[in-house]
Formats: sequence, structure tokens, C-alpha cells
Amino acid sequence: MELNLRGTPSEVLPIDEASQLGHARRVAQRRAEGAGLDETAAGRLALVVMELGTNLLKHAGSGLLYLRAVPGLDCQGVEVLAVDRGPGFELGRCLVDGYSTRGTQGTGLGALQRLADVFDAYADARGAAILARVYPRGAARDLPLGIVQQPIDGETACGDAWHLVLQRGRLGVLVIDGLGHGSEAERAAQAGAAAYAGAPFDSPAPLFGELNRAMTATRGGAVAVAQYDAATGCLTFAGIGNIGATLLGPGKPRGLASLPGIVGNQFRKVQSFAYEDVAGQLLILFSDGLQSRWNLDDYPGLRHRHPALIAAVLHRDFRRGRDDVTVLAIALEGIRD
Ligand SMILES: [Mn+2]
Repeated sequence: MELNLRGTPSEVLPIDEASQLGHARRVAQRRAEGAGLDETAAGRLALVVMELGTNLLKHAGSGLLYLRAVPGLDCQGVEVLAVDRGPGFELGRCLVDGYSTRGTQGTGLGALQRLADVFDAYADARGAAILARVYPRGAARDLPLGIVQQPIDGETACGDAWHLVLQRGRLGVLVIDGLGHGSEAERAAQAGAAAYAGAPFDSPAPLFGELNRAMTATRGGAVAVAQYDAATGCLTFAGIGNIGATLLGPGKPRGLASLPGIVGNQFRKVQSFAYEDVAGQLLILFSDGLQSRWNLDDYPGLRHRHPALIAAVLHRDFRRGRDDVTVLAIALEGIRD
């Protein structure tokens, strides 16, 4: 099958008190309908949201729920991430039903594990991140993809855009940061994303030519494009402007370089870089709404958790808040369609 998916921002809901849980459940309900979940799956999703929200209040005092539709290989699902800055917990023990750090009832992580089709968690002294994804039962082939995208505080329009394409064993990923923020930045980013969707595997020079044309009437933006071929294990990367890109493999992290310029306005040339034998490695793309000084080695074990947790933890600890932010993490494995 093929997937050509226009990205959307995450819905990020602060949870500080029990009265907010009803709202979270209603948002989840809308997401369930949007993703086409059947009634049973939507019911599981509602329970997952209530359980994760209650957990945030009980164990961390407060936190955030992130909700989004996620592309499975066969059908859409809905993802819920619970992220907090609480004291963390010992995951192995919490997965045994009934165990509690508070001496009250259990954390419910065991129940979550049974309700969700995909479940994973990461916790340390800085807090916890818990992932649950619900698909129509039996139809799920989960993608090892994590996305957190959020507009600048106080805005609903998002000036960042992302796009994902899977086609005959090839993966294409795009991240755009439209100049500035707000609706004009959004218009620029979406114009680029629409052009990208039509030719995601063109070689970078003509592809950036297309993007440049599409974004010329807008204020333009920074663009990065990654193309991975599962058959050859080769990744090609090209970028103009300030999109961060890191490739994490067995050795040191590799930063993937972009050239200066603004797509839609002026840039002198595009240069693409090829990386051989990267099957199994992790690719992280991020807009400059995320600080760039993070190092995943500061989070022991996180590299091997679900990419959604990696995106969520980086967003929790390194987002600037005064710009739109996108963090996209994808494992270059298991993505053959
Ligand atoms: Mn930006």
C-alpha cells in the first residue's frame, strides 16, 4: 500500500485538575471519529485517555496529554501521549497491576497495556512519558514514527508543516518551517507541503525547484527533505535553512547539514548528502522551535523506546515556546509497505 500523508499539529491538552478530563475525552472522541475508529476501539480510546489523565494528576500532579491521528500501514489510529515532569517511577514494577507509588490503587499501566494496541513508556528523574495508540483491532501495523508539532503559544495557525510518504519500500519525509509564525507562515509551509506531496522522490535539485516555485508568492521558509530506500539502506538528505536533522546509529550521532537560504525567496543551490547502510538507524528532524543542544545519550535507554516517546521527551525538555515547533522521529526499519 501507499501512504501520502499531510501532517497535522498535535492537540496538546494541559491536565491540572480532574475537571479537564471530560474535555480530553471529548477531544479524543472527535479524533476517533476522524480516524474512523469503530465503536469498540473508540471506547478503548476513551478509557485510555481517562486512565492516562488520571495518572498524570495522581502521580505527577499535572502534565500534558498529546492527541493525534497516526498513520498505521493499513489504517489510521489515534495516539495519546501523557507527558509529565513528576518524580518518575520504576516502570517494571508499575506494570504489575495493583502496584502503586502512592499506596492508593495501582497506576493502571497494566490496564493501559491491555487496552492499547501499542503501548510504551519512558521514565526517569525528569518525569515520565507514556504512549498509547489505538487502532481498529486486528488491523494495525504500527509505523515506528513519532511526531509532536505545536504552534507558538497563543496561536492556532501553525507555521511548521510535515509530510510523510511511503511508496514501494521508499520513505519520504518533509519538514518545513514557514518564516515567522501565524497564518502567513502557515500559508508558506502548506504551499511547500502541497508541492512536495506531488513529487516526494524527485531528486533534490528539481524537488527544491518545485518547492521554491510553490512558495514564491509566500514569505517562504526553511525546508528539509529526507528520502530513504529500504531496498538499498541508503538515506538522502537535503535542506535549505534552519531545520535540524540528526541520524542516530551505533556510532556518534551524525548531524545532517542544510545550506543557508529561504525556499520561496532566495537560495543559491541545493546540495544533497547520501548516507549508506543506515537501516535500523533513527532519523530525527526538528524545526528551530526546538533547541538544538540536546543529546539523546543523556536519556539512557530512550533511543530504543518507541520514536513517539523520543519526540515527546525532546519536546518536553527542549521546546522554546516562542516559536512553532516540530519534532519528527522515525526509525528506518519496519517501514516496508
Ligand atoms: Mn521557526
